[in-house]
Amino acid sequence: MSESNLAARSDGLEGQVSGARVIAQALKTQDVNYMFGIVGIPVTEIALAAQEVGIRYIGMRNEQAACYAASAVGYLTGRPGVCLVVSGPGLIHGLGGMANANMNCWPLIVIGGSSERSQETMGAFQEFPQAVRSSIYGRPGACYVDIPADFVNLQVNVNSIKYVECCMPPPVSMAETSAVRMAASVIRNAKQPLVIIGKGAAYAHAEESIRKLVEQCKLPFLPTPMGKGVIRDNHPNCVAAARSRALQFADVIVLLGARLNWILHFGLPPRYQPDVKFIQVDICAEELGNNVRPAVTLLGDINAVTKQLLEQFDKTPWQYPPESEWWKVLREKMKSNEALSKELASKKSLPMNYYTVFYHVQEQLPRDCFVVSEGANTMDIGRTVLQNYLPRHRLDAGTFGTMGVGLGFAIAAAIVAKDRNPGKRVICVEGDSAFGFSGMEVETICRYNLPIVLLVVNNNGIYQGFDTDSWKEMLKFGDATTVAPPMSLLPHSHYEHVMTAFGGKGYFVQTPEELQKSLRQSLADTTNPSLINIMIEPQATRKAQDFHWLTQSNL
Ligand SMILES: Cc1ncc(C[n+]2csc(CCOP(=O)(O)OP(=O)(O)O)c2C)c(N)n1
Ligand SMILES: [Mg+2]
Repeated sequence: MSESNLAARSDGLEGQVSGARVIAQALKTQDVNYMFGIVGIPVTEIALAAQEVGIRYIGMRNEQAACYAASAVGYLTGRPGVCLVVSGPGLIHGLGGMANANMNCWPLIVIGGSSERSQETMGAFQEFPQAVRSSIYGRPGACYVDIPADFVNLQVNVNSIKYVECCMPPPVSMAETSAVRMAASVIRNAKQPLVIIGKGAAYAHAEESIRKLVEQCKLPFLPTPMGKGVIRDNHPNCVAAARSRALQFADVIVLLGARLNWILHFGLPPRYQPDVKFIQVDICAEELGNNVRPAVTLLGDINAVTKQLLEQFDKTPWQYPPESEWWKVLREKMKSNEALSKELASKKSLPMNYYTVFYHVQEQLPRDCFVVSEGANTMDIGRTVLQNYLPRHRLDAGTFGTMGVGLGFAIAAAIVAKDRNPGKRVICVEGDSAFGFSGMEVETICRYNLPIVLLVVNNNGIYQGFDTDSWKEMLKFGDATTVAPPMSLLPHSHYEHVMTAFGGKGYFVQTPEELQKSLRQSLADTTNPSLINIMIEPQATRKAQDFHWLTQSNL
């Protein structure tokens, strides 16, 4: 540590406390425990003071990734993570993370240091409790607090500071009783019901009550990408393998913390029946009735409202008949889809395809691990094969479809796991393009010695790429800027060297055997991070879809 840093750590005159220290203490009082960022003038002192008061500080390589990480901490812990940035360019880099947090409805506080302030704006510390409250109450999201430079270095009398008490956990709201009764009656009369579980349900910790509802009423359910794991993926009532069929023919859909946005094809035909009855459960009133006119709206906390629904079914028990035609249709479709995936996974030809890769990854995936994923085909196909058994254990490109979130999310998950579940692993499954967005965060991973297993599923491009020979052939016809398709990336790139450059383990794999072996070694190593660069067929795609629109509007 340099002398100037040491000086910054001391608190100046006796009885005096620095603005930076007050900021840090105010955050700690609000039960904020993690800060990600990149320091500079005037925020370095805030980072130092944060460490002094017991907030973990994780220095990242780009504010964008820092912001992604801080928002993931908010999702995983329910208390906002802080992203610390310098004003101007630092804040601008952080905007991507703030937008992503807002779209995902994840709490986040961004703190930027700005230039000197005029005296009349003193007393701004009241903004902390406000920022914490508005980041976690109602629909969670991002908050920005701007700290004037002279405030950071100000010395004030310790006795003049009064920290506002930690704000209370968000109040729990419940739905109108008459609406709950109506919802129960719509469910009872359903011919082809479906429950859709979104990440709002995961964030609300509603897993226990939703599982009860699904099991007690014997309802089929479908998770959204980050709703995976609220009920384990291998639960007999999970119909994810027949997703399109389930959406298309359901007559009553209970939406638990999931929005009718592009991920759920807006709730509209042809992906749904035109007269499907939606029972929409959401914490945000503005969300109700978006795109469709729901049969019933239940405004409130997902967990509390699910319990309200359960009360109705406790009073007058009801089960959806397991031998119904609907269940038969869904089970048959699941069987045929699973058989198709298995067939693709068992293909012996090289280079490997996506299914083969994910089949082998799934075989070795620890059941309790975090799965972080981004990419197009990599993320979409990976999601169908890689299983989640626990809630809040999948982090991906999310509602905003943002590429570049993966490494920040993985770092956040690894840091949270370190404190709460030592030994729990983080597997980060990246497309080669997706990896490039925040690739330098590998240095962060190595600096903090986070035993993350990074998989780069490498097809030399965005969706698709070229093999080395075709690439060379193509360049005979002109410069890459004129002849290379915009989706292509440099073939045969050794992304594993990014990891070895910083002392982690790197693997370059081309066969299932090499993949199995490198996975075994990476997972057995509980101290070092590793990156497995998995070469796949550059033209490999998803399995043929029943409907052409299935592949539309997906990122
Ligand atoms: C910030 C951002 N920029 C660009 C995109 C557009 N985009 C969608 S997926 C993707 C990358 C897909 O390629 P890769 O990660 O290699 O996965 P693959 O489909 O090849 O498996 C890109 C650039 C995006 N979603 N987000
Ligand atoms: Mg790719």
